Amino acid sequence: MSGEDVRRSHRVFIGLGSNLGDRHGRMRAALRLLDEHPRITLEKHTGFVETEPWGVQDQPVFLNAVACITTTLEPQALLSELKRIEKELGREERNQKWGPREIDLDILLFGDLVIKTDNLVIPHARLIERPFVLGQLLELEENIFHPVHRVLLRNFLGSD
Ligand code: PH2
Ligand code: MG
Ligand code: MG
Repeated sequence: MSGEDVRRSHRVFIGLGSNLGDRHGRMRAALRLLDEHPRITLEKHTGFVETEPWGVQDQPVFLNAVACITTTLEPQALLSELKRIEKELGREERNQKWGPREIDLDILLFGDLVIKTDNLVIPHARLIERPFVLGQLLELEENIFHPVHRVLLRNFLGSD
């Protein structure tokens, strides 16, 4: 292997959500497409749980899951790949904030990186406000540190 092929591997948590159409089918397909990507390895994932809509209540119930991957992609490249997979799985553009979607793949945590740009905020902006995401993250891993607040994620559970 030549020197330039040695890329750093990052540990990333991805949130998956779906509340339109074949929710289970799309969630399963999303996990498969992630794992099939040459620069992504699916390490583990939670089961799929039904969650009440957050933000906009008047929409169908969500199916949510959290996956842990390792990837040699950098954040912007990973974001592009997630958008491509969402499109491939039939996500339509609606532009309604917190509205319904066929499939949603969000970067929750990217190692201990902190990024704040117009199109990408890591850790995910509403991570600690959403009990369903927190619960699933902690199910995968008990001791996750929040790189901005610098405390264990489990400290945010049940605090509202
Ligand atoms: N995603 C949203 C808005 N509201 N509610 C639940 N329960 N699960 C989601 O994944 C979700 C949501 C926009 O990303
Ligand atoms: Mg989302
Ligand atoms: Mg999203």
